[in-house]
Amino acid sequence: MSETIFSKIIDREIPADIVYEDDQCLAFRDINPQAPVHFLVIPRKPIAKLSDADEGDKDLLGHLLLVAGQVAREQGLEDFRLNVNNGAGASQTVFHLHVHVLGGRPFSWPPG
Ligand code: U5P
Repeated sequence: MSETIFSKIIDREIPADIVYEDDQCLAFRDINPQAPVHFLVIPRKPIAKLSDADEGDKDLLGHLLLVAGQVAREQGLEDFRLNVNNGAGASQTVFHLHVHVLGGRPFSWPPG
């Protein structure tokens, strides 16, 4: 996989407002927030998109969701939305898997 801007955040080559990190993942605030709270959870492993993950990534994917929920609570959120854009047609722009976590405002359904 070619290097993305998220690899540079992981390697501390560019700054980010990191709210959580461990040996498997990082969470940082989105630079273009779409809600009062908007952060991204990304694996350190450079998986381009969710559909590139395989059986061996099962624990990692579960971990990303658990971290998303834990950090959302730490950020004071009770209700929040998770979003994963998979592929350009689904509005993915950075090809390093990431879970958007948004909260602090109401959300409608279906999404746009
Ligand atoms: N983004 C950051 N920091 C960066 C570059 C991008 O937070 O240095 C965010 C964008 O604002 C966007 C997200 O919300 O990454 C990529 O989302 P997606 O469209 O690929 O799902």
